[in-house]
Amino acid sequence: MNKRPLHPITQDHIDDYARDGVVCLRQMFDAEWIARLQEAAKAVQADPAAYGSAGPSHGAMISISHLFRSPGAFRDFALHSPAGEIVGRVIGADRVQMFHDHLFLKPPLSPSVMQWHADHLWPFTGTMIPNLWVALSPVTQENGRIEFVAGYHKFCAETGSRFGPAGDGTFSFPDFESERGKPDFPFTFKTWNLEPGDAVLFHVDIPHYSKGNDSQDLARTGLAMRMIGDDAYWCPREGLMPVQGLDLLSQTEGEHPAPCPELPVIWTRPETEPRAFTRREAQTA
Ligand SMILES: O=C(O)CCC(=O)C(=O)O
Repeated sequence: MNKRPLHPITQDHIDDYARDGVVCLRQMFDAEWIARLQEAAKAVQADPAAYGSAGPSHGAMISISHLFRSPGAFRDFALHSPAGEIVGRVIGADRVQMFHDHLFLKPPLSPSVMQWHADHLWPFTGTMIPNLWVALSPVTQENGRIEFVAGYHKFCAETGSRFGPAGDGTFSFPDFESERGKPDFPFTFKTWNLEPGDAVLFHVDIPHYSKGNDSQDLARTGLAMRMIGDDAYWCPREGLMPVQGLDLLSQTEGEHPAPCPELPVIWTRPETEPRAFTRREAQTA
């Protein structure tokens, strides 16, 4: 099973992510990793409670998180696959830590719709809070591929917009469904069909949505891996999703989360390479 990406991370990947806040990464993991995760996903589907925590969307869709906390395929993938390196190189981090993973499996004819949202309930601020969603099945328009509002992360950064407890309480998303057809809507809707082993990487501020699975026979399965890079800081507010096992409210606002078993380092840029990231304090000094 590969430890390094099967294909190089290109300048186009880096530029697309910087511009759009979302990029498609094709076939970075070998077939052995994907087969192992597919088997593990089947086991989760058969007995979800045995493997992790049910998310609010669990029901017509299998929605189970924190799989990497237990020994097995998901933990091995988080700690030993190229996932951390892929993410670090695209987002320009020098160190990547795992936050949590989340399996989303829409069985054939699942009516489960994931409404437009961004991942603003993570307990961090900063710009390096990405989500690597790895396809474990073919993903198509019919079986519920994810759609993204590309470029929205720049709007959020420029206006300081975040909904939920990490924001100022005044921000809400527009109705993206009705914006979709408007010629003056300043953002672009993006989506990709995926094969098992393809992935999409998206920024915490990118709104995303997936419809139900209309296929009679093809499940839609993806493993979302939430990570943090160097530019991520504690946001200890009531109502944000805690890091399981840590007391969120006792963390120091604005401090970068120290590596620990709950937030393990999964990739560090080799010493032989120039640093990609300069910490904020250093920039303002
Ligand atoms: O798998 C899906 O359809 C939704 C995934 C999602 O919302 C997420 O990874 O944050």
